[in-house]
Amino acid sequence: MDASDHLPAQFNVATWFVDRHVTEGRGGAPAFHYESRVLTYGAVFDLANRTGNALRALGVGMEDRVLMLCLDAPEFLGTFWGAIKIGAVPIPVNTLMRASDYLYFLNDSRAKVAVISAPLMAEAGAILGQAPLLRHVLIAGGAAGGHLSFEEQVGKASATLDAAPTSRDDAAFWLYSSGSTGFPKGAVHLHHDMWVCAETYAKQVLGITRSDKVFSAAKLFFAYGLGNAGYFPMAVGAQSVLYPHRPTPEGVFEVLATHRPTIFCGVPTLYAGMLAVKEAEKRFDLSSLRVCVSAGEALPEEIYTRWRERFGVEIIDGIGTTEILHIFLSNRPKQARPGSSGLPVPGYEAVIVDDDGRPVPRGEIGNLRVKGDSTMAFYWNKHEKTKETLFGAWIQTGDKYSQDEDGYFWYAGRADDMLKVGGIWVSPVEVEATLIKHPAVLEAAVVGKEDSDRLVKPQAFVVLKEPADATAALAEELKGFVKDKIAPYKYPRWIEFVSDLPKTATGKIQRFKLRAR
Ligand code: 3UK
Repeated sequence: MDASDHLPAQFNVATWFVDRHVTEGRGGAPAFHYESRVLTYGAVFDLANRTGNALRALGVGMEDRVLMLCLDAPEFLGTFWGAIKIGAVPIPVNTLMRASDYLYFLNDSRAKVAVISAPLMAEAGAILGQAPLLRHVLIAGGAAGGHLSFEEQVGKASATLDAAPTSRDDAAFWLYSSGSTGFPKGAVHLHHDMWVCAETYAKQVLGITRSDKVFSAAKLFFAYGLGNAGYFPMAVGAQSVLYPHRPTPEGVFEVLATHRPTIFCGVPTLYAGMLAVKEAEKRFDLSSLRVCVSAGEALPEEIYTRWRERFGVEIIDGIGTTEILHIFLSNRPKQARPGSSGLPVPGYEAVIVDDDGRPVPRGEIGNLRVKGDSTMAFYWNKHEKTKETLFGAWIQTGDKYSQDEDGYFWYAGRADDMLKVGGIWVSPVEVEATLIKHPAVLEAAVVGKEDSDRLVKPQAFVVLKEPADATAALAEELKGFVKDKIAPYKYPRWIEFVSDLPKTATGKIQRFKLRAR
């Protein structure tokens, strides 16, 4: 599926996902449910136009970046679509990270304007003065402090806005992706990419239609949530429930019972947490659901089976990446092969290759390569990483896979040391570097270890300066220390004190030996 066969050369994707509903007479139809409010498609159109005009008034022009540190709330929709409509490039970032991460995003992207949901200022506020190219900050949903109020600027802007004459191949938005070493990489996505994901996975695998209502526990700042809760429903005029809070099992059950969506999207860790809620099937009515989706990390067969037994609905596992934007290998509703990642999504091709790029015999494990027209153009200012990742129309995901005789793809781990924890990247190197900052720690190595649900969580092996300090209290202190210094979801769930770490002759930690322990 090539977008160039379907879309005109001049194409602004905001007109497709936002304006089209108004020009086709669906402006009064409900689009987003947010707290107790309903935003119609007309309201989203109005908000995007006003936000686009407000950004322009602050000097944001075509190709300028706008950093978005936004909760799943109206300011996300207004900024994302408004920026795209004026030809600017919004960059939604993970709201669970630390101030130093935000400073890196601002400086790497050279964003001129940042839009920040007020509650997130507690973390981000301190570093805003350290980004030399940042000119304005808009604060949404609370006191603006010394900055500008999003609502005030947007409220006084015009609701009329013509889309900038972008190409279908212009940069539309970026998403940052973490790697095992070095800083996160900005994956540059083009105007046609979201259209491709909507036409392929959303329409042909999920079968989404106007009568669907989606709830995604994965937030809009993830590529996964951006599709699920954002542009998938907007592709067809469906409804979406926005939830700006932390998605706890109880909270998610409440949303499902109250809003009665037809499609629910989560990650394996959340499904496991929901299965641990006693009598949930008696307390909450989930009968509105026609399909549940899982991605972010492999869904263990056990979770698939228990969920279907208790709630009478299937979980469809599929793998996506930030670089490919959404899911490209997936099970199909009612034809799931539990434990596998399913088959290629229509419009995508997948092959498994050896380290020289040659296809491996069926059944053998190799590197996954994927071809599809939603793949990023490149990593911003990371030419070497781009070359390691893109091979013409193909992209190497960094995952090991095998294919069975029926063509189903089976996940076999990562090619690097990266961990997926609750569907979010954790770099062992970053956690190790943080542990070493503690005065009692000499050395540390972090690997993934399966918990009782067979889901991977970080485990740390720590060498202390004074072996006699090895106590349970110190282990707890180290966990708290990591939670304090870097994004809290990265902390090691288990700490084991050891006298030394297995290393190569050149001094590199042999994580595979620790994994085998
Ligand atoms: C891993 C999976 C096994 C795999 C994502 C849906 O997760 C998403 O994007 P990220 O960039 O991470 C990509 C990596 O995560 N992974 C994701 N899903 C699965 N491994 N089974 C799965 N079902 O290592 C992959 O390379 O955070 C998920 C839609 C869009 C996405 N960007």
